[in-house]
Amino acid sequence: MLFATIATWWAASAIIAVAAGALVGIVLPVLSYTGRFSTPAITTPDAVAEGRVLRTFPGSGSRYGWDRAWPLYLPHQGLRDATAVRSGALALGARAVTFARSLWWRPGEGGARTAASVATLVAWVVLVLPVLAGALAGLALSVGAWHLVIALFGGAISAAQSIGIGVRRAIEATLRTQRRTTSRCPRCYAVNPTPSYLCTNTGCLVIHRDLTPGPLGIFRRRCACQTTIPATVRTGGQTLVAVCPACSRELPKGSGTRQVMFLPVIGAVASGKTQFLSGAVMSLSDRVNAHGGEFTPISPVSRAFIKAAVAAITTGRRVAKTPWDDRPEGLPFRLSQGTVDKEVQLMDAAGEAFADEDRSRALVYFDTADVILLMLDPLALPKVSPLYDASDLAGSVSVADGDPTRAYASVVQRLKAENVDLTDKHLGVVVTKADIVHELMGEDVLDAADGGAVRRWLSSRGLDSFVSTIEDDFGSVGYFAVDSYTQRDQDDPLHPFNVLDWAFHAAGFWIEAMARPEADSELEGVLK
Ligand SMILES: Nc1nc2c(ncn2[C@@H]2O[C@H](COP(=O)(O)OP(=O)(O)OP(=O)(O)O)[C@@H](O)[C@H]2O)c(=O)[nH]1
Ligand SMILES: [Mg+2]
Ligand SMILES: [Zn+2]
Ligand SMILES: [Zn+2]
Repeated sequence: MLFATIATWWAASAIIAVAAGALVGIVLPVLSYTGRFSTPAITTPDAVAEGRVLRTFPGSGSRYGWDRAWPLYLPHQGLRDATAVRSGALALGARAVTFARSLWWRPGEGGARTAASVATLVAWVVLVLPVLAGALAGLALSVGAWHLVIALFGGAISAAQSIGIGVRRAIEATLRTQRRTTSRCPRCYAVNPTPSYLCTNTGCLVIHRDLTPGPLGIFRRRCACQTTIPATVRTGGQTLVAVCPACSRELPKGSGTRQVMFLPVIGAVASGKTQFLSGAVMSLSDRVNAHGGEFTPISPVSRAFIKAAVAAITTGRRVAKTPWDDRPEGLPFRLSQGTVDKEVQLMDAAGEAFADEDRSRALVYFDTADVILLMLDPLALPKVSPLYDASDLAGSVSVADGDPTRAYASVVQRLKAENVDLTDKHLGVVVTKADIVHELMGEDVLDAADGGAVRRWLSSRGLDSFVSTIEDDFGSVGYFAVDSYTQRDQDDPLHPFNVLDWAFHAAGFWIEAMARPEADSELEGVLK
């Protein structure tokens, strides 16, 4: 009878205790998650940035560590939450055991005291032990089950996210190689695969260095300030403010989402660099517009340049002398038509910068240029200048000061000293002011339509060894003669655009929107 009563009590109390333990096991994660008991460690943006949350993996951003943003919940925060629930359960279990043990009354050693201890132990085993065992078992069971469910779901979601990250990263990488996108800083000349980006919250100082899909977000990422921004350069590059990773200054909008054609120019003072670039840019703009595209300056300096170019070219005024600046700023233009979206960045330094190697040392942008143009004023050649000085045209135009070979050497000697490989670079030699040469010597003297003839002309005017030097130095050399002052026909061999045509082809940048528009023949077709 006694045993039956005890067994019934054991069974009943244990079942109730298991249920109670299980209930605690269910409430526990809620208490932990809401920070009321056994609060988990939080994967904060600061912890991420300090490298305490995510492993570093090779990528452009690893130079700077992780960006200050909230990581995906899984797996890192999920694991921390589970750990907190486990340690909460252990702490509760330990408390229950301590409390249960305190119920065993042990008055001390000897005689009646020992007898009392034994008696309460028996009572404890009969009354308390089933409740304790049941509660612990219930707690362990429900926490264990919770872990299992979370591990299965969390594991599945986490695996799906990894696949998502892999796919999104692959898309980004493919498009980047296909479109050959880079970001080129017009001010510090740094070239990077992608720019850094500012948060859209203007009060937030976080710079997102590596906007690639990953553990900080697959489609969108949450900045430390809680603002959500796109997680890829492809989706965010057109709207976010891009800054240079090297100097942190603002880059033209959309930097890093387009291929950049970079075209720097070498030439002595008054050799005709600015006049040439003005004419060339205007004709490029006209052609792109004629194809229904757009050619837009995308920085204050390039806007000022095109404004001056329009004013000079349309009125026939001469361009102003370029002020000398140690670190001239690049002139970025955006070229878009249909699905084409590219950037042309020109570099028009003042001639003073090419006086010697020391002065041109700051112009490190030549290191990363595929195509370089050398402007050569024929009127400055010793075999031409006496003719010009003695003619009626004398004084009509300013003549370059200094030897063209010196301007060339000021740049190329440094490149060679620094072991920059010139064999994969192209040099365009542009003889400017060809209109004046023609007036002085006759049209057939300098045949602009034939690069070989221009080369021969230079050779026979005292630049024979110079021509051999540049051909040894560079992978390929093109020769041109231009008149950038007079407004000429699109297909005139003296038109500055011929040089751009060659340069863009050499750099693999050519697009249909730059071809000569055949408006006349199309019109005829329509009328017939
Ligand atoms: N007739 C004629 N004049 C030209 C031509 N190219 C340049 N000039 C004139 O030559 C002068 C110097 O040209 P710029 O383009 O300012 O020379 P630059 O190389 O930019 O000189 P810096 O800015 O001092 O380095 C200007 O008065 C131009 O108008 C040309 O093809 N034909
Ligand atoms: Mg100039
Ligand atoms: Zn920069
Ligand atoms: Zn922010």
